[in-house]
Amino acid sequence: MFEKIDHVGIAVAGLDEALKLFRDQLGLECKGIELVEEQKVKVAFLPVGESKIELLEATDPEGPVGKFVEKKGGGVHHLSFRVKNIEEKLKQLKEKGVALIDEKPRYGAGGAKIAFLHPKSTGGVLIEICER
Ligand code: CMX
Repeated sequence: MFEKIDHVGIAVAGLDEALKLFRDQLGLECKGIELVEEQKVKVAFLPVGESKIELLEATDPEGPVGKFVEKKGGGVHHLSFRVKNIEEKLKQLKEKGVALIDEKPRYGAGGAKIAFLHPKSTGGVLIEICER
């Protein structure tokens, strides 16, 4: 069971420029910026109700966000669903035939345990599941 949409990840060419839109024009509050070296990104969190927008700037053009921005110029990158027990959820999804990018959780921004499902088996939408 998914508890809620934890966040929507949006890939951007640069955080400074993106914050001019999301913070200064749209009026969201930026609650922090964090470097997530393992994922080759720098992220900014902007809460919206019980969920968040996660702006993602690549720190390496060969990383997942770097490649995405190079190809598409940015945009909605992934949806993240919050779960209570990520290991159990990964096991269930695998049994149901969903292709996993991560068989085991990794650590993402804010110390969350995260794992990605492959967009080829989720209708072209990159889905992350996360446990906090
Ligand atoms: N959403 C949907 N499709 C995507 C995608 C995304 N975010 N990123 C890549 N793809 C698609 C590409 O469009 C491409 O499709 P086609 O084959 O139809 O052209 C295909 O995936 C392969 O793209 P690629 O550029 O060659 O990239 P890779 O195969 O090397 O990697 C993926 C794709 C999804 C496996 C990789 O990006 C990945 O492992 N992602 C999970 C990790 C991640 O995204 N981390 C960043 C966020 C971290 C965080 O939130 O903390």
